[in-house]
Amino acid sequence: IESEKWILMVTARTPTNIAVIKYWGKRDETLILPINDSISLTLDPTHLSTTTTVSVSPTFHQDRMWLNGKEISLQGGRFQSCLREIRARAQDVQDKKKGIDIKKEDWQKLHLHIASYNNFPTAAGLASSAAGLACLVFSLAKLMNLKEDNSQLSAIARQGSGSACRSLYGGFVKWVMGKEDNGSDSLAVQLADEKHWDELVIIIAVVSARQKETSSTSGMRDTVETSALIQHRAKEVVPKRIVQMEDAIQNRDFPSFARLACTDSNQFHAVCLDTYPPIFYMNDTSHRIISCVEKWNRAEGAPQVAYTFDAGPNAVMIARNRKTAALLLQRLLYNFPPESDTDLGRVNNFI
Ligand code: 2P0
Repeated sequence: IESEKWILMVTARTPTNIAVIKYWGKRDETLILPINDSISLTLDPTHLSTTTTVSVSPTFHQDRMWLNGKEISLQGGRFQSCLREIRARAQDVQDKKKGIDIKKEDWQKLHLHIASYNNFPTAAGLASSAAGLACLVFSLAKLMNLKEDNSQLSAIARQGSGSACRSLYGGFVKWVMGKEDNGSDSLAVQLADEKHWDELVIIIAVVSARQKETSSTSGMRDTVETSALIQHRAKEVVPKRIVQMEDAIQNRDFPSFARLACTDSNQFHAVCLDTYPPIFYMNDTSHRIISCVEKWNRAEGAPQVAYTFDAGPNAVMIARNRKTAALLLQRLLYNFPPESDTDLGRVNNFI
């Protein structure tokens, strides 16, 4: 293969996912095994997604990767774990027309070039690593002709970033924490596909697009080491909520869904506050958004909108239908007037 000049490419697009029952805390840092199950919603790929092109050619002399056009290092253990797992499962690839004939064992010496783009702010608490690692694993699996299904691929993506395993499926997804020490049963399963509850509308209020101060990885490590509340959450609270959330999703029961999502987000931020030194991901604007939604839900007598916040101040709101989403936008505009005409234009387009 050395003498031939060819290039083989695969491009994939993967949306990010938003947890409604949160993952926070690991029992194994290297394999990325969580201390509780989590449940998420995968977004529509047009908005918050990563597009990755992976390519292989005998003319490449080292593995290289570019993120949003800038070259990044591939030395990290997590990327190398994913690559090792994928290479170990790689199959023969042939394309007679292009004169390509790659044998399984060739993948060990062939090098890769990878270009990845996020269409949203990277590392601002909008789960960029989830979309990124899921897309990387999926596109490499296609390039190398892996036979594994998405659930098995999710266990590889998990080793790149925990939440990434949930982006291998659309719709509602559960990351089963698993029991095995080797992580073989810590993987994602689809609870319901994207058509199951398609009247829900997700609105993301970007409170700040700045990179977060405490990374999720170090934040959750500190929580597991210092919080007295985290074990109670992982062992007593989450297992019950997982069952209730699965029921709420199956029955499209919005009031239960909203109550569970909001209380779980609030408890995740409570264990962050219970960490020493404390971690603050939400800011005053985040708190004002919570008050605004809670006040509205109470006035209506039943929840109209759920909110959830990840490792950053940005609000993810889930409205029960399109009409409620339009009313929510009006309320947000009234309470948080846009600073520029461009922002207002975007909102008007939606309404
Ligand atoms: C989640 N988050 O369930 C939770 C809620 C943030 C808050 O998963 O160390 O980037 O790579 O496994 O996946 C963020 O954590 O952390 C996260 P690693 P990850 O979505």
